[in-house]
Amino acid sequence: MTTFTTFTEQQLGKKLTEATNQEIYLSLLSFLKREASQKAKNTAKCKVYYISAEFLIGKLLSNNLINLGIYNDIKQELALAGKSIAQIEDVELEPSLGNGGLGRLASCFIDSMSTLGINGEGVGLNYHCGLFKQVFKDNLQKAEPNYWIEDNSWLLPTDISYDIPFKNFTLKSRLDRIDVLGYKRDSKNYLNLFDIEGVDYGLIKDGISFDKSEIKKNLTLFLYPDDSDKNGELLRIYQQYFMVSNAAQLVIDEALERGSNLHDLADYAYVQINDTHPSMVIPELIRLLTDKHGIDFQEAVSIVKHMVGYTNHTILAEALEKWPLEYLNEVVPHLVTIIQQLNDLIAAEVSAPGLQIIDDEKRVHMAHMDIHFATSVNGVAALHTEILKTSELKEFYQLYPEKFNNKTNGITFRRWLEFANQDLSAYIKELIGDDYLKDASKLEKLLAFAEDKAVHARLAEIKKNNKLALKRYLKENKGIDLDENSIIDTQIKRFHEYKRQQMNALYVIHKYLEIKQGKLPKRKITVIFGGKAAPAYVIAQDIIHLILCLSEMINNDPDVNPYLNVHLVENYNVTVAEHLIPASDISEQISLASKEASGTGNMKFMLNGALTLGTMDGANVEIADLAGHDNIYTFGKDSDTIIKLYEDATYVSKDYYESDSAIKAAVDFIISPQMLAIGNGECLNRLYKELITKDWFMTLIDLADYIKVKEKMLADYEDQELWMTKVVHNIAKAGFFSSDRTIEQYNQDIWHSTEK
Ligand code: 26Q
Repeated sequence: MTTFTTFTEQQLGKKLTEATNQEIYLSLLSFLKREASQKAKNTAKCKVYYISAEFLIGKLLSNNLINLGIYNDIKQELALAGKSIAQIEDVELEPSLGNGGLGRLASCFIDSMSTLGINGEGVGLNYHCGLFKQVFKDNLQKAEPNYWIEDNSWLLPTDISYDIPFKNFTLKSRLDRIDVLGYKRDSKNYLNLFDIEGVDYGLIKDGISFDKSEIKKNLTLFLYPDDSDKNGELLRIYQQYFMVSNAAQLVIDEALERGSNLHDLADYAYVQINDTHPSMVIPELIRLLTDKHGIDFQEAVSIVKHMVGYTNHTILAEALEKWPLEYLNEVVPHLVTIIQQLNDLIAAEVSAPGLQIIDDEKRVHMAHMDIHFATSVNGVAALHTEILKTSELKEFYQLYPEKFNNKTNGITFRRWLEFANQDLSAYIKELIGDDYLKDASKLEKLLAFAEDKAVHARLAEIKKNNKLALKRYLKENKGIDLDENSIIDTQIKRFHEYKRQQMNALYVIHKYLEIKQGKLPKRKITVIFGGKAAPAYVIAQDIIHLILCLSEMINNDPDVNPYLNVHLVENYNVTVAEHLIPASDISEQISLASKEASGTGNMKFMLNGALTLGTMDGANVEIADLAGHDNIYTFGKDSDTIIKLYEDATYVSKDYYESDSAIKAAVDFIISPQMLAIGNGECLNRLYKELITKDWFMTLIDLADYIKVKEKMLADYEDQELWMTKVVHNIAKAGFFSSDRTIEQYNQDIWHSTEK
């Protein structure tokens, strides 16, 4: 391998020392693309297609350097030229091809598939503006387009193109790919991102609004446009069909190339459907096998039934897609014919209304179609899968018990430890070697050091250095002054009522009121939030407003700011997470029990030596089981209790508000004169009213316990021996949450790709 320095100096015609960060970034990009192009594509017979509307890949420069095994070499070469690799990393723009957990999971999965040598690829869409960029103005969230595609990027154009038929026109697609390099592997896979030729940025008006009816020019303009009106919903259907028709054509073409006669397609391909967004791939594969390839309908159904799996990521009713047949008819009438045939097949076998694909109101239940025609249905954490089986999808579980299985989510340790927390990973290597990078369960060797004071001291030092690094990052990029000597208490995730950022905000108010009354904390606490709210989700916007107002008030109050700070980091994304997680002490995972399918941020914090403050929800349950219930801080009602409360409809938030003076004081403060002087009365009043008259996600039911357990946690922090022992237990037991383990299970139980 030519050294990078020689490569760059040849390319630029000048010394590395004289090159700008931008020039060095571009040179590294082409250097790495060349390295990647020399890797052979994995060509195993059976190929897995992970179809997903989202891939939240994050920046790729460092990830690729790590996976190629040359991160440290390049870092040193740059250092010799007086350049810092962190500054080069800054130049790269972060793609925004996802909303949150589901998209980030898909990205960890493609990394793990390559790392494990599975022939497995991602298929999705290349949204030009992706998810919106969040900016704060007057303590409110504003959405702006995020132009992330540059002339030089990781995208590799191909000449692959398909005709995608819609009712009134046919669109030609184009395919761009991104190389997915496994960790120190010879072979690679691709992330396939389909696009249209005619994207027109000129359609974008004020903020992120645009003409939603101009499909030929807007299909890949934005990720999940606002679907609060009919045109938004139709555009979503256009996007989904465009994605899956391309995917299905790719699946069939590539299987033919590898020698399939299509009757045996299931030996050549497996399609994993990431939530219901790609569900139309089922009828589309059937349509192509019959109409284009002359296979009869019954056989086509049987082929497809052997080659798809469905993953459920949510139990929130509003996220379960049900498309009106009429909308589908407006966009893809040729697919409706197939969906109706599938519906008839099912109706002939089962009569229960809850099991039908098309309901009485002529809506197509995408998840129902998936479950009937998939070999496997999985949830994403043990508790979530149990809830699917016993409650949400109970009727389906009774019909097909053998299809249901759990695959607890995971994260790639290469990005979330090796890259994001370089000091910690170096120290772990010093203690136990580096085999944990290929086999994460090896982290358990750290248990031998659980009570070792020297280890505790070094871990504390690493945490402090990460806080200092975060301080610099927040100062330079977000205009935030972080106090590195405070306890860092972090809640980063999409804003949603079920995730209960509002409960954390009420804690902040409670603490503020205590400080004002002279009850001072032993040590300063910095509460950090990060996350975006869907532009159409009014209450989530109000919660953001509340937090921004609190932040302004508290951080500027000299009575309070020596003890408490609050920050909401603007435009939270993967890069921000990479800085925040290694510096955090407390990981807020406080969803209403039964509502968070899994969570994956919880795993990242655990791995990086933060302790969880959480409800017994999603993967928190498994974190508690593995790390030990003494090593995490749990509170709140359990999922059985909550599910029962919903069934009986007996939760009354006002009862909690009225019966606890601390809760009442915190809630009332939202519309106090101080807050109204800073904030928007309409937003604050709406939120206040929501909390005491509705509170659908039961903030107040757990607030008292949350405050109590958080206080206990802060007190425990003062006993650093105790705290650090817990930290070591958490890191040592985090191995289970490697996405390599998750993917191995998908492959063994669902895909069987390496056996065919
Ligand atoms: C549905 C219909 C209409 C418009 C949008 C949607 C929609 C969009 C995105 C529905 C769901 C999503 C994303 C869901 C998601 O990210 N779920 C998260 O998945 C993670 C990975 O499994 C879990 O860890 C999280 O618990 C879960 O919330």
